[in-house]
Amino acid sequence: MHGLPTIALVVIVVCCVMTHVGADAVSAAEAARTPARSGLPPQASLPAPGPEKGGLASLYPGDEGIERDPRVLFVDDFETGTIAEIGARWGNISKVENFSFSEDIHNSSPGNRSIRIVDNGHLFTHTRNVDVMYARFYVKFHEKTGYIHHFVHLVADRTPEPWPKGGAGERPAGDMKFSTGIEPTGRWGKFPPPGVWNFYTYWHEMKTKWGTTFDGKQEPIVPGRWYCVEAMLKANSSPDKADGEQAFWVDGELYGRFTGFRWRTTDKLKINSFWLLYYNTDQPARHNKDPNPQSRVMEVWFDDIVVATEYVGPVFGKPASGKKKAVPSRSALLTKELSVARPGKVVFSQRFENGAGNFKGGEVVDGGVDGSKALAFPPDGTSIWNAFSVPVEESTTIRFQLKALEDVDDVQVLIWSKNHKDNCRYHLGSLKKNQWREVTFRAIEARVGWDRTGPSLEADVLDNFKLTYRGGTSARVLIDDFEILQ
Ligand SMILES: [Ca+2]
Repeated sequence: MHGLPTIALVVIVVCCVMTHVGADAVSAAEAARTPARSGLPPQASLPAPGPEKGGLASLYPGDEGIERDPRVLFVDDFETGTIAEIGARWGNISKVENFSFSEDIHNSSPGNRSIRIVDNGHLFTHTRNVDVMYARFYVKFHEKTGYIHHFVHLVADRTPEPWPKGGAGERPAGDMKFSTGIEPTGRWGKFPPPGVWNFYTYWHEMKTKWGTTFDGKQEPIVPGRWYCVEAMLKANSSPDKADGEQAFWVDGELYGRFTGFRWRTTDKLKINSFWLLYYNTDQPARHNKDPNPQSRVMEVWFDDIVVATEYVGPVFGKPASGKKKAVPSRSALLTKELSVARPGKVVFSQRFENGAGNFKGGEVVDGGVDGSKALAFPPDGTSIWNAFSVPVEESTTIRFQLKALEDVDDVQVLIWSKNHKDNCRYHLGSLKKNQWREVTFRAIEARVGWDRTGPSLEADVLDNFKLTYRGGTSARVLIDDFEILQ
């Protein structure tokens, strides 16, 4: 992944007196609001955020009731439920054992507790599809924090799944994905841990396959101090226009605004995922030449998350009812607000119980799934031609089980594209000896070209399939339970 964060000594800014936060947020809110107006629900009946006070948060003192504003996509103040229940409503949690509740809260907090993550962990959730997303969160790093590898992300994913997908070191296709991370970076040791805020961004026109960074105000983050951070990602208005943007604010002050992006090549790709990520490895300590990584304490606190289609701003004022609990949101994948085309039926299947059928290459052997039979095939592959003809839709899915009898790598699917007169490829990477792996992917994820940067199988027809890998001439991989779903 990339280089990382650092830190800083900073003048201690006196913690946000409300009037101050409001004043600071004005310019930020105005800067943000101009590009943010399009694509929102009708505004006539909605109260407008008071420009003298800040963003949406200014309409809901102490965030009370903010979750009911139709411009708000997702809220969690961590006041309700157990860690497991929080993970369930977000839809995905990793390293649940590293999460705990904390009585450490920021000065403007309307609640009683925050959530703490030690070492590594994430919460990942989905909102309905939008063209602009603002994500406000409160965050504090441990006083002895080290540099951080990766942090909070906003993601546009054409085919969202409940879990975050990989993609480090891969240029995403312009019709499939773009993402931006609001992350601390040490900028190769220039700042003490955790560093300064920057964007770490992946899209189809990024300069290197490892993403592109965007510097904002170079104000070192003070460990042990709460911050209100807000990141905005706005899609380009049409595929041929480079008018996408991203921006971020710290304690209501605009720290960086970046314009002129052609994030996507189709309007079908929408922003829909929020990843509260705390990812640590020993890499950033090396990249930043941390002289004393053993002394670091990797702990982070989060609170008062509001994701919306307009600028939110810091918590404003106090709730009328005193301490409060929000009604926390649930993932849009769980509530069906995010409609993702799902395959409904199996249109072709081959389980190899009665021979290889139309598959060419390899031979049927024992040792398949659950004691069944499977097809064992060599590195130059197995293929099936003209045994099915399935119009490719968003839901069209290919699924099968693989088990290598020795370690192999560079496992690849090739599907011939009639439209492009070329093979579309889907990479599966390596397989560990004797471990079954279920492979599931959508046909539109296969793309023309060795590096898969060409067009996809969108609006094509699926009528053949080939699977190859790299291994010795005696190597064999088993395939079983091959299915095409529509
Ligand atoms: Ca809280």
